[in-house]
Amino acid sequence: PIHEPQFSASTSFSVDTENLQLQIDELSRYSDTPAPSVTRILYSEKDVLARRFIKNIMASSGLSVREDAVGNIFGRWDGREPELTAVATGSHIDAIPYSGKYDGVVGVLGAIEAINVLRRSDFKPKRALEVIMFTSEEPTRFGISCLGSRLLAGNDALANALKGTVDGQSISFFDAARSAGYATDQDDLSSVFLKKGSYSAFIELHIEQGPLLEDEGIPIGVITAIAAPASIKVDFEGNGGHAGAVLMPYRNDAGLAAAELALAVEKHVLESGSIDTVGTIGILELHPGAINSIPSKSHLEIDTRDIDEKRRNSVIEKIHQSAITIAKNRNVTLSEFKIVNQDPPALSDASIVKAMEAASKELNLNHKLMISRAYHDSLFMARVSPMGMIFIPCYKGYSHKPEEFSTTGDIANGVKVLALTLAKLSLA
Ligand code: HGY
Ligand code: MN
Ligand code: MN
Ligand code: MN
Repeated sequence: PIHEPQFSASTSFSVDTENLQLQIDELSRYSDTPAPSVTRILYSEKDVLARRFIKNIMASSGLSVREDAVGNIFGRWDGREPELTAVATGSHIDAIPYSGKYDGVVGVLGAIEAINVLRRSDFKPKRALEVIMFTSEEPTRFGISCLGSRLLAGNDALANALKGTVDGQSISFFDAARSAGYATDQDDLSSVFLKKGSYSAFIELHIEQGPLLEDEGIPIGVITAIAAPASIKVDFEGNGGHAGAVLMPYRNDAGLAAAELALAVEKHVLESGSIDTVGTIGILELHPGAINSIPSKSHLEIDTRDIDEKRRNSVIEKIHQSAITIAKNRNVTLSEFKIVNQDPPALSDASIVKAMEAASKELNLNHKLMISRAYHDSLFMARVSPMGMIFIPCYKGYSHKPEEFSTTGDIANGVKVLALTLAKLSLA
């Protein structure tokens, strides 16, 4: 074969940090809550405006842009050997209520800037490079995390379930998608499923959302695995009644059942035998929600994760047992116990990890091998392509809150490692 031009122009890499920061700041203003918080919900008016912003930036970077039926957005830089499968990178821009402006965004705007860096250093891709902005990585609107990447990975059950999915305001998934200009056909979303082997590699740049890199003064994290997430929806029902007139022995309080289950989640997680098991009750709603009315209904949502899938599943079993016992003891009905998702962990591809480590070394950047306790679209892309992730430090590990912050220097380091890794994978 002809001698492959080894790509060593990484020393000339120049990241336009000023412009990248301006883009991060502008994108953060497409929000339903006031700065410095960001709230950007799937298919909302702000989400649609933000999507247009991203498509414009992709186009101005010379990428050819396309979207699929649920709004996954693809920006492609064709390679000189079009018959070879492409290398993809990307992340998300949706933001949970009152969160920050870097989660996901660094892996979308940073990926487009990595393309610019490669163009500036005269790189010519052999395999095409494709930037993906995934639809709805966050579970906020429809309770389904990584909706876009789950479908890309091929998921008939999800494609069917979406036909009957509604949000908290009883708006159907398809009506919401259509209002944003997507999902014309109600029947099936299998058009979204990627063909097997669509990509030779998928890599994602993301803030750590934890404190290790900052604590240890290490600029780059190379991910070896992504923890196994699960989420559960629970409803209890009781008689309710007047807060003054119903004496304690005659009550079956759905609110206290929820409170007891929340503490049971904490107990089962702490007793799992490992610090790697986590559990959170991020949603707890009482009905009717009046100070002088005994809750007749309660709704709670449980997020529990672990890097060990079996250990996580046994915690879920114990939580289910506790819900049944609590309902019996309090004489309330457990009207729903629904495991929304119970996903396996994902392992990074060894050759991609090596490419990332080599890239960090070439760029004189220290790196640390680590697992991701947060989930990402990479968790599902790993099902259809070799996967890898690059982390950069974030302030005190803060994320999913307005104080989330990464410096332009750290972001530039991540963009350079991403750019050099993309170059290596494109020439592979
Ligand atoms: O919750 C997560 O792990 C991701 O940040 N959405
Ligand atoms: Mn997030
Ligand atoms: Mn994220
Ligand atoms: Mn009254």
